[in-house]
Amino acid sequence: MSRAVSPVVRTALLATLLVAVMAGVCGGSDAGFPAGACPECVIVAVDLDPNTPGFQTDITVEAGTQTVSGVTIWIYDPSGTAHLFSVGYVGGANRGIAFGHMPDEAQNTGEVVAVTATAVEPVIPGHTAFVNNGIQKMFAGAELQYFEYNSTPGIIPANPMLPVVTLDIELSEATRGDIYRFYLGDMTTVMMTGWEKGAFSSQSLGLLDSGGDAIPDGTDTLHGIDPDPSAPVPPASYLVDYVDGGGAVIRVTPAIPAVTEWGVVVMALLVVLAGTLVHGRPSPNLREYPKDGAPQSCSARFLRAGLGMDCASHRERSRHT
Ligand SMILES: [Ca+2]
Ligand SMILES: [Ca+2]
Repeated sequence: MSRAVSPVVRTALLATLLVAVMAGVCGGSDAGFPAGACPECVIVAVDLDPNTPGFQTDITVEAGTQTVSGVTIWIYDPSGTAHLFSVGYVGGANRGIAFGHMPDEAQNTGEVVAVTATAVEPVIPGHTAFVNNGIQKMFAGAELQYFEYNSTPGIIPANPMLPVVTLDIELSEATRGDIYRFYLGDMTTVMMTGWEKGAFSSQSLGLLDSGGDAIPDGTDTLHGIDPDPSAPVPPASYLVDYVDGGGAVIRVTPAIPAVTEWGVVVMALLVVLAGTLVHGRPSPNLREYPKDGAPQSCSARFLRAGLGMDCASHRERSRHT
């Protein structure tokens, strides 16, 4: 699962960082990265588009797209004060921060077949970080979970230089009109339901004292909607907001409604029909009348009726009467 981050992706990530920092300099968030709906929360956020500055949770791809590359997951604290020893339940029963897909076969023709992820940069420099596909899954489709740990804590940065994870989403038969939904959640909280725990250990290694989603936003999971309630502060050290916009969405070039397609066909038929009614049947003798001197009044009258040959006959009959 581990692989190097490409120069293109790294450049895009740095561009995103630069724009975020400039937003702070120019009067946006003092911390640079957006605080979202919870200014006092540590933020876990996903960006589906590495080529557009800022965070995007709703993108469109062309039909037939096989890979959506460079999706990133970021962890930051706008206040720059939150302590962190470790992320996730690290051990034989690893459960961490989850990012994954909820399939919708009724809606979609194609499908998400895999998420290939790389741990890029731990929240705290020097920590050990890794990803897996989830020993216990939070989502029905492709999924990753993120972990990091070390006995030495650090401060979660307000403006991280790099994401914690970059990933590619592999699609099969992406078809016009498909919509693939992804969500972020705290699988540590789900594993420890009833214990008011979360993926963030702020007071000692592996304590799992903080986390869960402080701002429920309709996260659809295998375990129901928003199954990861926030650990209360105190005893938690801080709140965490998992931000995916109520579901990060990849849309395959929007479908033209069937009624519109039929509308085009009907309009074309009406145009042809209207043209026939106005102009009538074209006359094969249209260019012959000026040559043989047919009376203009005859030509015009019969041509309008589409009866060029009969006009000539009419002229012949007129000569012999
Ligand atoms: Ca972006
Ligand atoms: Ca949330």
